[in-house]
Amino acid sequence: MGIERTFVAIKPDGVQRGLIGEILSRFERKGFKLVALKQVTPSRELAEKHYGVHRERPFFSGLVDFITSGPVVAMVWEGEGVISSARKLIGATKPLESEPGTIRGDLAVNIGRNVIHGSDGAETAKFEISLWFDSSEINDWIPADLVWRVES
Ligand code: DAT
Ligand code: MG
Repeated sequence: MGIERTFVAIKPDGVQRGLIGEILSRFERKGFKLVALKQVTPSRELAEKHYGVHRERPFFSGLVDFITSGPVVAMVWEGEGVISSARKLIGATKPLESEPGTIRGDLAVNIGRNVIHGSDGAETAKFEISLWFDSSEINDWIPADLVWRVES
C-alpha cells in the first residue's frame, strides 16, 4: 500500500459542537500528515456535486440543507493507507452502530448528524480533493520527525 491522500470534512454539527480539535488530534496522533485545511460554508452547487451519488435518495435534500447550513472544516490527509484507515477512524455511517473508539462511535448518535465525512475509495478521494481544493491550496512538506514515522 503506497502513500495516499484522502478528503476529510468536519460537518457543521462537528464545528458547532466544538469538536474540531478533538477530531484533528485523532488524525495527527494516528500519524497522518495534514496537507490542506480550510473552513468553508459550502455552496449548494458544491454540496450537490459532493453528494451527487446520493441524488436519488430520499434524504438528499435534507443532507444538502444540513451540509450547507454553516462552516465545514475541509481537509486533505496524507499517508500510507490513509483512505481506508480514515474510514476506520471515522466509523460506520450510523453512529449507533459505529464502534466505540471511532469518531462517530464516541461523538455522535444521529445518522443525519454524524459529525464527519471521509472519502470511501481512491477514485472518490481524487474527485473530492479536486472538488474542494485548488491544487495551490495543497502543501507538500516533509515532517521533521519523518525518520521516526517510517520503517527504514
Ligand atoms: P458515509 O458518510 O459514511 O460515507 P454515505 O455515503 O452512505 O455515508 O451517506 C452520506 C451521508 O448521508 C451520511 O454521512 C449521512 C447521510 N445519510 C446516509 N444515509 C442516510 C439515511 N438513511 N438517512 C439520513 N441520512 C443519511
Ligand atoms: Mg459516503
